Amino acid sequence: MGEERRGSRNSRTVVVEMFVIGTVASLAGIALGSAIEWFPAQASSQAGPIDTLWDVLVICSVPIFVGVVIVVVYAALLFRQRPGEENLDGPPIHGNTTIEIVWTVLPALLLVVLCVYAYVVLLDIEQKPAQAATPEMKIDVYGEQFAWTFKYAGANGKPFTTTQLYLPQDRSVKFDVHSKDVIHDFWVPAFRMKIDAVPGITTAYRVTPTKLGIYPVVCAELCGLGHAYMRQTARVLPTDAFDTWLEKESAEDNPPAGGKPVAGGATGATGGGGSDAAEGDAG
Ligand SMILES: [Cu+2]
Repeated sequence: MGEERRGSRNSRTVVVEMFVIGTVASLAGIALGSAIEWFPAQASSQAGPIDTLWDVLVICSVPIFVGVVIVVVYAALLFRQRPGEENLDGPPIHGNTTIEIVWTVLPALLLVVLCVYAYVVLLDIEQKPAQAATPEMKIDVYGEQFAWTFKYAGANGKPFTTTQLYLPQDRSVKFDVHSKDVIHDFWVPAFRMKIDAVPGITTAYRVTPTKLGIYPVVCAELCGLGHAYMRQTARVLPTDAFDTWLEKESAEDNPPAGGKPVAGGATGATGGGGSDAAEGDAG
């Protein structure tokens, strides 16, 4: 009978075996998960805490995945139907209250702890930096099919709009995000933060760019046929280079009375939609 074969291995031995295999597989999985470079360079002060949160989630998820798979595989092997058992009933099994309490309480506790941790991280990175050596800068971001435009307050109170996102290093920037048509999502992966651009409302987040360089700006919400091409760049510059750029752009977009705005300068490199938006927004 099947019962004899099933009983041939002590159930305690099986549990120990599962536990050992599970531990080894979990450690291997965590090592693999930690070795993978999941994200681009950390280019903002928000990136570090988010990457740490990710690592914690990987470390917690791998043993759960391994545990579930091991139980499923062992159950399928140990309790499978043998030849000759086709017409037998399954054994009458009653619930096990202890196990049910354990597998309800443990995941619930884990979820609560991880949710609280994630919430604290989010609150923390969304805070306006306290040590305000330089005042926070505000940039209005406009999403439309299929380009981003950025409106700066400008130097000397001369606002201007551009399709190129320039940012000063080590200064907090608050993005007020708008949409002119459908839902988009403003995302610079190197900064880690992202938020939907929703018609009719203004959403916002802030980052403090910490690393000089050029990083992709991506739309992260399927917004139409050109969605995949809704990509531009964010350039993080040293403060003085940024100030120079800001003054130049402010001067260019605000010619003396009678002059015609020149849609040239900043709009060339990043692709479509730039000059139209620049004129529309500046007015
Ligand atoms: Cu999109």
